[in-house]
Amino acid sequence: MEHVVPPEAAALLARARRVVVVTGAGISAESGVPTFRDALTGLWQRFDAQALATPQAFEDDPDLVWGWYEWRRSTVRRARPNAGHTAVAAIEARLPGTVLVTQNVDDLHERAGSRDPVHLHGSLLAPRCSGCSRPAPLPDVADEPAEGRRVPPPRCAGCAARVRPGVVWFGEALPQAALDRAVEAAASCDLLVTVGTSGLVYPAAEIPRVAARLGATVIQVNPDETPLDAVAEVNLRGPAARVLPALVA
Ligand code: BJW
Ligand code: ZN
Repeated sequence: MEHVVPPEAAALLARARRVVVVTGAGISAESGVPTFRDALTGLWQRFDAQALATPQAFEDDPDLVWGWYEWRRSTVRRARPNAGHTAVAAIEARLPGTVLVTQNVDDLHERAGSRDPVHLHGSLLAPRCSGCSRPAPLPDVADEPAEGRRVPPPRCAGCAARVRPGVVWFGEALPQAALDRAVEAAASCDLLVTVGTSGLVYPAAEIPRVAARLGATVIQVNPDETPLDAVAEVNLRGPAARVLPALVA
């Protein structure tokens, strides 16, 4: 069934000149990639973030952390972009200059045709050396790791330190160029569409707030309430793969 989007919301998008789309894990949920904080299916319901997604965790137990990220990568590899990702790419095609900012570490936006998403939290597909930061090749996926299996990380070809996942862990700074691009785009847009994020993780959660503060309209797409409800002029309560195609149509 089509999701009903108020014509006013579609009109806001149709009229906008400079659009920013900010996405979170919710946009990939319907592709089968688990979110972090959903009540039943979120990763942080089953796994301890402190033991997996911090620099300390990698220092304490690199095989556990690397194995967990290899399992996550294998999940993403099997997933396909959904109608939500495709609708975002359609916005970009219709309005060149649209900036897509994602917190997601998957590549589903790229596979749906988005040209240059700003990855605030890095990528599962871009490991790098934990010592010298040199990009490292992705290991073969012939032997796909099962959930919970320990896998020793490869070693850097340059300095022999351990290769680490190319994601941003708690307590780590976001890549400065990505954060700058996102903040500048938010500060100069007239419409920001936030999709499938709980709005709990900073500084990413600041981005819709920056846009709103500087006069942009914010549309939120999320089946649940979030702290961004207060920031958004329009709250479209529904799943991204239903709501976004209706918003763009
Ligand atoms: C659907 C749907 C459907 C479901 N359709 N929607 C200020 C206050 C308090 C704390 C801090 C603060 N500033 C910084 C902090 C600390 C911390 C933080 O924010 N903690 C909070 C949790 C309290 N931030 C950091 O540590 C950041 N770094 C930092 O601040 O550095 C400072 C520094 C500066 C200089 C030098 C050194 C340090 C880094 C944050 C990194 C976040 N990393 C993670 C893991 C990435 C790697 C990995 O994938 O494992 O990023 S955590 C996780 O959360 C992941 C996500 O990108 C991020 C956001 O989650 P997201 O996308 O919003 O997902 P969910 O699951 O939370 O929400 C899903 C939503 O979708 C829900 O709302 C659903 O309803 C919805 N949904 N189905 C549409 N079908
Ligand atoms: Zn190295």
